Amino acid sequence: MFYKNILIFFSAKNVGFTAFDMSGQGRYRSLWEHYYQDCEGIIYVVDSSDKLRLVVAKDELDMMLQHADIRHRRLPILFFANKMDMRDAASSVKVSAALGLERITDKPWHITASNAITGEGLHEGVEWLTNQIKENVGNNINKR
Ligand SMILES: Nc1nc2c(ncn2[C@@H]2O[C@H](COP(=O)(O)OP(=O)(O)OP(=O)(O)O)[C@@H](O)[C@H]2O)c(=O)[nH]1
Ligand SMILES: [Mg+2]
Repeated sequence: MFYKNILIFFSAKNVGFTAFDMSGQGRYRSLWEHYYQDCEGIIYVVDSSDKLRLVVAKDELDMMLQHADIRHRRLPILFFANKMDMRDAASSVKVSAALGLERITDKPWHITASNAITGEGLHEGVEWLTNQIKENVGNNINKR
């Protein structure tokens, strides 16, 4: 099996990130769980222009939230309602409703409309995540 697991380093507000770009393709989703234990935050990118796959994205999110390595942790989750530039893209409010985000009451989460091509929305989202992780590290939340 071929899998391109890209390691990305980025730094915001003196917080260094090591990020793994997991594929959303069906055949690779079983790999996600191997990263849950060691992660401090999740960035969940959905295609706002693909209404059918939003249903799948919700199912996958539900499974992730119920996973033993996620369920009891106060992991911050950043959602990108991506492809906001597409004519038929759903708004971040609609994406939030489709994913049922209001049900997530035990973890901090945030949704931002984004355009991965121009970078719109990325800064706002990453800034939110950075603050959350900083807080958690400061309070020793999610310490292993
Ligand atoms: N119009 C538009 N196209 C986008 C945007 N973000 C990504 N794309 C395009 O969508 C296609 C898929 O992008 P990828 O980055 O490969 O998507 P991915 O989520 O990594 O896909 P997998 O790794 O296969 O799960 C590419 O052609 C991108 O150029 C966006 O915000 N707007
Ligand atoms: Mg990819």
